[in-house]
Amino acid sequence: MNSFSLEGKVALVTGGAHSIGLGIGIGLAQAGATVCFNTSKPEHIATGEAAYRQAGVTAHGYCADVTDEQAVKEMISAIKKDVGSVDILVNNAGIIKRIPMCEMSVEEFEQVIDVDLVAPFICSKAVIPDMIEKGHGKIINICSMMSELGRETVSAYASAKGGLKMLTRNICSEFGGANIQCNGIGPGYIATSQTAPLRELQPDGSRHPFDRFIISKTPAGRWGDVSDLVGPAVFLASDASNFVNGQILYVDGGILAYIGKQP
Ligand code: GCO
Repeated sequence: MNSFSLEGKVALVTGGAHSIGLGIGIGLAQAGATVCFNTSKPEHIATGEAAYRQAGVTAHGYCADVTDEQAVKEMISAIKKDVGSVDILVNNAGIIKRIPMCEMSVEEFEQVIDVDLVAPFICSKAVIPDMIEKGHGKIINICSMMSELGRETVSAYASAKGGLKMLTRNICSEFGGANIQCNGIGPGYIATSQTAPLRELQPDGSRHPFDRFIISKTPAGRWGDVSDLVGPAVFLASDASNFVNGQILYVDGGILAYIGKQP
């Protein structure tokens, strides 16, 4: 039996209609999973399903605000009725607000915490009972380099992603005995719409200073691509990782290990 196969498994990817969530969802489907994706925007159901079809796979879209526990419970029930209970949950949905801390309102801070930390708690809580009943489960939390490091303007995001690292370890601790593995993926700097502002060309056509900074700090000498995250996600979703629990797998081109190129 191929321990990387996801045949017969149902996967749910929150925020799975675009970007990292879409890339991971396609990868899980290509590995054999029945993939469901969540989006908070009804119009993204159709565009998301079309994107999966364009990649040669099928996925089922469900609309729910992942910060709303009742909406999440209804989504999980609908998935269970349509295709079966969730075996693999990828808590990917997330937002970022880059605002200097003393200019950030409490409401803005709480909004980031709600989406990036409370929602993974809500979604995990919704799928764990069925995982316990089935005797297995995989939860993958999309953490961040900001689970380990801070930087200016991302106080809420770093607080949420740091908390998500510890939620990952706590789910491991509380449910490892039920054969549930909960791990995180910590993307480095990946070229997505979320990081596009950090890579914008300057008016004179030169690269963004932050872009140059990240290149100098990354041994790989490049930004990551969504495709770099797919293999690690399939690994953590599969039986190949059944004795891996509570770990954050950083897919970062080596940036967290590197002091940075000498000026
Ligand atoms: C930022 C970036 C990072 C990356 C990613 C790194 O503003 O520093 O958005 O947060 O998106 O989370 O792991």
